[in-house]
Amino acid sequence: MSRLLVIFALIASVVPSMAALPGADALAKLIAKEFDTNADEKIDAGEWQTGVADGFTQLDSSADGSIQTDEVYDLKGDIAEESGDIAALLIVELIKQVLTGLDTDKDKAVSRKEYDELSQSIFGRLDADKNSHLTLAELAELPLKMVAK
Ligand SMILES: [Ca+2]
Ligand SMILES: [Ca+2]
Ligand SMILES: [Ca+2]
Repeated sequence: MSRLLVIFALIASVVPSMAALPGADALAKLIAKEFDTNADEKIDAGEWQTGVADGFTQLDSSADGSIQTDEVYDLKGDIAEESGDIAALLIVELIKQVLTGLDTDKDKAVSRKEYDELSQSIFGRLDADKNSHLTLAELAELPLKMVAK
């Protein structure tokens, strides 16, 4: 069993009410905290746009204009401060999974173009009830929706 699977199994056993993907709720909370500038606990299209644009800069720690999927590990310390060490491990893997989903040409890097094209369509996909706002529950679907395209 990989180290990650062990962690997943551990979390699942500690928190039985966890959603389908461990860490998805924690990731949703983190995104909401970063994106929800008017603090109404929902993300509208404008907040999403600003948030994902800032996210690109944050994730591209080498500042070479594309996100190498491993660059997500550079954020782990910051995420751990927000969400705790165990949640950070899960969140980092989920973000990596999302990035892999964004990497259309599979060169293990997400270019600005790949990022922008898909981050716009993802908002629509996440907004299950089509009210132009993303709730925490809808945000928690992000990793799943990135896998099931
Ligand atoms: Ca908001
Ligand atoms: Ca980079
Ligand atoms: Ca790519």
